[in-house]
Formats: sequence, structure tokens, C-alpha cells
Amino acid sequence: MKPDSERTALRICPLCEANCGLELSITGSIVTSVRGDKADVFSHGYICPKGVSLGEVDSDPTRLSTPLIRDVNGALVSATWDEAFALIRTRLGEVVRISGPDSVGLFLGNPNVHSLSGTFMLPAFIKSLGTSQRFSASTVDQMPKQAASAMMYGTALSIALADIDRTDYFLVLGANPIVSNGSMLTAANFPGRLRSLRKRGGRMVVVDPIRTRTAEFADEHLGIRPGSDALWLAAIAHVLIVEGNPNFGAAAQWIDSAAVESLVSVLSAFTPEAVATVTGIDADVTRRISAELRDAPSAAVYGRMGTTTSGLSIDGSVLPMGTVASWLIDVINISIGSLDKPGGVMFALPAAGGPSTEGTPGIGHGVSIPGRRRTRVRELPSVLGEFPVSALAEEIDTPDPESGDHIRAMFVIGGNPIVSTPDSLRLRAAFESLDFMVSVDPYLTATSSLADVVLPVSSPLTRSHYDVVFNNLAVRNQARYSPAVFPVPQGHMDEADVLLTLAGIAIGINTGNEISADAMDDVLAATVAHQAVTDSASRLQGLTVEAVLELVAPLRGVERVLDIRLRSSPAGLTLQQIIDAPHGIDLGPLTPRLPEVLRTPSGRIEFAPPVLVKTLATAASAMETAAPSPAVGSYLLVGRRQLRSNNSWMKDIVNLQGGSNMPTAQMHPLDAADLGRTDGEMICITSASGSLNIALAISDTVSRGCICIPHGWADFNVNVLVSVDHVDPLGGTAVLSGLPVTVS
Ligand SMILES: Nc1nc2c(c(=O)[nH]1)N[C@H]1C(S)=C(S)[C@@H](COP(=O)(O)OP(=O)(O)OC[C@H]3O[C@@H](n4cnc5c(=O)[nH]c(N)nc54)[C@H](O)[C@@H]3O)O[C@H]1N2
Ligand SMILES: Nc1nc2c(c(=O)[nH]1)N[C@H]1C(S)=C(S)[C@@H](COP(=O)(O)OP(=O)(O)OC[C@H]3O[C@@H](n4cnc5c(=O)[nH]c(N)nc54)[C@H](O)[C@@H]3O)O[C@H]1N2
Ligand code: SF4
Ligand SMILES: [Mo]
Repeated sequence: MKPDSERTALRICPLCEANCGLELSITGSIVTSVRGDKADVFSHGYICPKGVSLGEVDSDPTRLSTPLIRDVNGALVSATWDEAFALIRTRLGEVVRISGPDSVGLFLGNPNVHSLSGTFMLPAFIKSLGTSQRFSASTVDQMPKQAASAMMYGTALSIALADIDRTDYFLVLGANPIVSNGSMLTAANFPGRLRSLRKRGGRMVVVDPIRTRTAEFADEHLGIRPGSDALWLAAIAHVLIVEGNPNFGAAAQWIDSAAVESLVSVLSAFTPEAVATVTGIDADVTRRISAELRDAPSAAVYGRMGTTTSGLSIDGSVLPMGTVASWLIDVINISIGSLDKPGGVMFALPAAGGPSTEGTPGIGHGVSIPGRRRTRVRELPSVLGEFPVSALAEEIDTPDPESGDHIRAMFVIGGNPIVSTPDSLRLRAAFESLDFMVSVDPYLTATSSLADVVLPVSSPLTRSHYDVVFNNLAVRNQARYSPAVFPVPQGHMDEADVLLTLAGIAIGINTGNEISADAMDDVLAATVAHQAVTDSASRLQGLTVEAVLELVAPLRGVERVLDIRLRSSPAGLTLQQIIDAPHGIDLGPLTPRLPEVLRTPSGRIEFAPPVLVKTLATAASAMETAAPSPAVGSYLLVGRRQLRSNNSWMKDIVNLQGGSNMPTAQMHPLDAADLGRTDGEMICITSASGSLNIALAISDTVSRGCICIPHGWADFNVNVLVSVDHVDPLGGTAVLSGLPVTVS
């Protein structure tokens, strides 16, 4: 073996929000091993099993190597890129010419936020296509947190982040970061950071219907009835604000007294005693936790999937509470003086910029929640520019009785909605009825196998990387860039080029003048440069577009856009400076950003947005009507994530298979005994939407009355059980946890 064919390369892991820096050993064109990069300024050598398998992801033989198109017999066959794009040009063109751009739907999946191409090139395609029919994985995920934060602070990425490296008290609801490695809170080595918290004498409390690995690690675990977090959080807020004298700390001068009064009034009903039955948490425990939060030198409350995607099931109805719960978390953080305080919850200052660094510091347009547009069939409100994915199937399969309007064509980009969104069987039938469908996906999946054209993108290791999105959510400010590890192999195509080509085709269809990917790249760079010279907060404000493009020449593609973004943002770095620091540039712990961070029209913190106050008020009756536990024979569905798995993909990676990575329904031993079922037996779970046969796994980690099933498995798809009916009225997000099911 030639020694010169062996090398190492550094690479930020694109597989989850933790953004670990990794070191790859490479022989020829094969990654032979992956380790954590000890010198990485953010992750300091941490790695998880998924990161270890990044080489296998790169060389995965199941990755598609050519585009696929559907032939006259209905089979998907290999095609050239020219053939695939030609088919899109013709068939998409037909649909748009006959029915207009709004007859084309878009579903954008999770991997798009983990790449520069998804971050920079995808918006160009969306704009070129000109459709309003946009759906994404956000409405089966974090949208309620974004909606609540946007209302309070002004933008969808103005998230107050738990400062876990400095806090003395960490209250976690509905999150399992020891397995998930964290979400809406980018903190590489979450387990290590939690160990440090414990080591420095800090306390951690986890609220979850399941005794997860995170709960087991914590000082205290509180089981809670699924979907009732908003009521419990309201009771804590009651103790702090109605019974006590809240100390708003740094936030005080940005909060209106009228907002405090309106909160006091709505919270008055939510005493710890009143919520005890419905939540399953004793009033004295709620009072003690409230006091601990108030008295700790610093404290942070953090909620994730369990708080954004749960609903409260009572008497046959399900109450989605995600946006209210997400808001109340911030209400509590503010009421204990934690906002903008080290060890409390703080805002990141992303080096490549973001919504909270653009525009006029301290004031902005804010957002309208619920959104102003409505879905055609059910009139569900839009949220932050998109529609709830729970409405997607009906928008395809239910033409307007008068106009005949409906979605006739779909682009699915980096998503697998058949597996990851509610009522999978109906969505599958809806996709099968489309006139035309395209998937941009490296794999043949439950979703992409329904497409007329599949455009595979080349391996993530053939692209450069910088976490533009997640630096808005990171617990430490830093800037890290990895160049591509491998060139794009002959015959493959980089995702940026795929998306720019699609954008050019869409422009051609809409205007008659198609633009090449190269020309599209120039249009995009000029647009970003234009923003950079006109934005009042930009360091490049006042320059000409030409001068900015001159500064970043000869870069093209994602690097060019990234360099413009870096230069225009508060840290004022250049891409070259970051390239010159291969283990990253540490920009230090989070620093106070009030009031400059605000982008609300009032220039204040919207502590008690009226729609949230109203929604909480309507939940008050739930406390009275809720029975202490679900009806006999009925169980509440709860989700879980698996350490050796990544949503619906990476299931073919050999080193990740087996062990805990199995699709099973976990149940408490006493519930299983009641049903007369033993471990490993197949059980049939039925909901209002469908039935699922799946193996039973008996586990005392599960609260009585709950059934815990992971998502992401095509053959054991939990989303056949999940209904499209229960949608958060403000955050547009589906209820995934807390739904009633029966077992037979
Ligand atoms: N019941 C239930 N449902 C859930 C959840 C739950 O907890 N319970 N969780 C929800 C959450 S949080 C999320 S984020 C969603 C995820 O939902 P999706 O985004 O729909 O699914 P993913 O499995 O993340 O993967 C999307 C697809 O992207 C492809 N892909 C991988 N890398 C790339 C790439 O670089 N480019 C492109 N173009 N494609 C790529 C993969 O092959 C896969 O087919 O699922 C949601 N669904
Ligand atoms: N290994 C691995 N890591 C991942 C992923 C993966 O698939 N595998 N997916 C990534 C993605 S896309 C995301 S969004 C993140 C998600 O990251 P997390 O939110 O940390 O992960 P989950 O495991 O979904 O944790 C949700 C927890 O909420 C609990 N829960 C359910 N209902 C309720 C409720 O009503 N109240 C309360 N208090 N708790 C409830 C569940 O029992 C579960 O423990 O993980 C990311 N990381
Ligand atoms: S924790 Fe996330 S970012 Fe870190 S190695 Fe694992 S998958 Fe990659
Ligand atoms: Mo997610």
C-alpha cells in the first residue's frame, strides 16, 4: 500500500444537531476509521455510534449511484442526469402550465438543515418554483418552540438556549439528550456536559413519562401524564408569578406590566393542587421544584419533542399543547431571572449570521401567529411560511369541488414523509395519485420509491460543511468549517448542483427563460450580496454588490455565499480565517444580548402574547374533566429515539443494527401482565387511524398506561397510528405523543 494514499481529514459531523468535529482516517477513497477530533474547539473529541459510522454512510452500497426515472411499465430504472432533468422539465412544465405553481407541493425533510446546500441553494429553488404549498418535517417536530419564541422575541430562530455549561439547576421536559445528543440546543458531548453539571454540584431534574437514560442519569425523575406539560408548567408559573414575587432580572425593563397582569389573571386557575390529578405530579412536588428553580444561583428550563409534539387526551378528545408549553418554559425562565443571564437561558450570536443578527437591532417586523394563510381543505393556518404537514394528504387527494384545485405534483427533498408524518397509509395513497413526483434523496425509500424521478445526491463527504443553522442554537459561539473530504465521483452530482439545476428549470417553466446551474449560482450570490449591502446590521452595509462579490472572488457555490454571510455578520470573520483554523475558532460562551437581540415590532419582550394566553385559558377546563388515568384497555402512545439510528434512515448501516436498535413497543410489566402478554410476542396496536403489528418489549422504564414506540421504521411504522386530526392551532404541529391506542 502506498503511504501517500493514507491521510486524515477533519470533518464536522452532519448527522445530528450536536455538530461534533471528527477526524477521519482515509486510505485511497475509503474512510477506514472515524474518531472524535480532540482538538475541536466545540466537541473536544466526543463522538457517538452514528458518527463512528460516517465512513459507512459514505461508502454505503445501498446509496443510489444514478438518477432513477419511471418507465412506461411503471418501473423505476436508471437514467442519466440529462434524462432525469428533461423529464422534470416536461412533466413539471405541464402541471404548472395547466394548473399553476400552487398545484406543486414541496416537502422538505430534516437533512436540509444539516447541509450548506440545503441552507443556501434550497431557498433559491423554492423561490424559483413560486409555490405557496410548502410543508416540512418542522410540523412533526420543533415548530411550536419556534412559533412561541418568534412571538416573544421576534424571529423563528430567537431561541433562548439553556446555558448548560454554567447552570446550577437544569429542568428538562420531554427530551432525552443522552440518546438524541440534543435538539434545539446544539451542545456536542451533551452527556459530558451533563456530567460536568453534576460534578460542579448542579442538580438535574427530568420530567418524562418514560424513565429514559437521561432520566436515569438525573438527580430526580418525575413521571408525567403525556400531553399535560403545559398544565404543569402553568402551575409552576402560578407559584412563581401569582403566589410569589417574580424576579425578572435582566428582562425586567423589556416586559410590560400589562403583560404580567394578564398572566397573573390566566394563571390564577392553575394551582399545583388543580393540576395534580391531570399531570400525575403531586402539588408539594410542584411547589418544591418551583422553589428550587427560584432559589438556585442559576437555573434553566429546557423542553423538547415531548413538549412540542404531545397532546392531552381526555374523554375522546386530544388537546395539542406544544406552543403553549414552549411559551411557558420561557415564562418560567424569565420569572426566575434567568433570561440573558449566564447559567440561565441566553441567545447565541452566530458567526455566519441568522435572523436574530439581521435587520435593525432591537426592533423588527415580528411574526404573525397563527399565520395569515389557510390550507384549502381544512383551513388550517400557516405557520412561519409553511403549512402543517398533517394537511398534506388532503391537499393532494381532495380537489376543490368547484375549481378542481389541488396539489398535483410533489417535490420531496431530503425527506421521507411516508414514514415520518401522520396517517402514513393515506399519504401513500395520495402520493400514488399524483400526476408527477420527484424525490431528491440518496436512497430508495418508502417515499422516494413512489416518485417518477429520484435524484440522488452525492455522499455528505463530497461537500464542505459549516453549521449555519445550528450555530443559532449552540451553547457556545464558535465557527468551524470542513472542506469536502472527497471529490464528487464521476457520474454523481453534488446536492448544491442538483438544487441549482432544479431552480433554473423552475425559472424556465415560469418565465420561458431557463437558467443554467452556473448562472443560477451567480444570481444567488448577487441576491445574498444585495442583502448584505442593504441590511442595516450588516458589516458590509453601504458597499456595492460588485464590491462584495469582488471581496469573495474567486469563490463560487456554497463557499461564496458562506463567505458573504460571515463577512456581513457581527463576528466579522472571513471564510479564509476559519479555513486557517481547522479545529475551529472558539468565540466564547454566550453573552447577554438584550435588548439588541429583539426583533418584535414593540421592541419589547412579548411576555404574554394574547393568543397564547387565550389558548392556555381554554385548557383550564381540561383540569376538571380529566380522569386520573386513561380508560381501562386504553393506553397512551409515546415516542422514543434510538441511539444507533437516525430518524428513518441509516437503517442499512451494518454496525448500527441490532441491540437496542429494534422497533418494539415497550410496556410496563404490570400492563403486559394485565394483557396476559409476554416479552417478544407480537401485539396489535390500534388507534383511530390504523393498526400496527409490532413486537412487545416489557420494560419498567415505561409509566403504566403508556406504550412507547420509536419512529422511523418503514415496516413497523408508528405513524400509521398517528392521526392528522390533532394539530396545534398555533404551531401547526401534529400530536405524536399522548394519542389513545388499544392493544389486542
Ligand atoms: N411518530 C413520530 N414521527 C416523527 C417523529 C417522532 O418522534 N414520532 N419525529 C419527527 C422528527 S423530529 C423529524 S426531524 C422527522 C424526520 O422526518 P424526515 O425529514 O422526513 O425523515 P429523515 O428520516 O430525517 O430523512 C429524510 C430523508 O433524507 C434522506 N437524506 C439523507 N441525507 C440526505 C442528504 O444529504 N440530502 C438529501 N436530499 N437527502 C438526504 C434520507 O435518505 C431520508 O430518506 O420525523 C418526524 N416524525
Ligand atoms: N440517535 C438519534 N439521535 C437523534 C435522532 C435519532 O433519530 N436518533 N433524531 C434527531 C432529531 S430529528 C431530533 S428532533 C432530536 C429529538 O431529541 P429529543 O427530543 O431529545 O428526543 P426524544 O427521544 O424524541 O425525546 C422526547 C422525550 O419526550 C418524552 N415524552 C413524550 N411525550 C411526552 C410528554 O407529553 N411530556 C413529557 N414531559 N415528555 C414526553 C419521550 O418519552 C422522550 O423521552 O433527536 C435527534 N437526535
Ligand atoms: S452526536 Fe451527532 S454530531 Fe456528534 S458524532 Fe453523533 S451523530 Fe455526529
Ligand atoms: Mo427532528
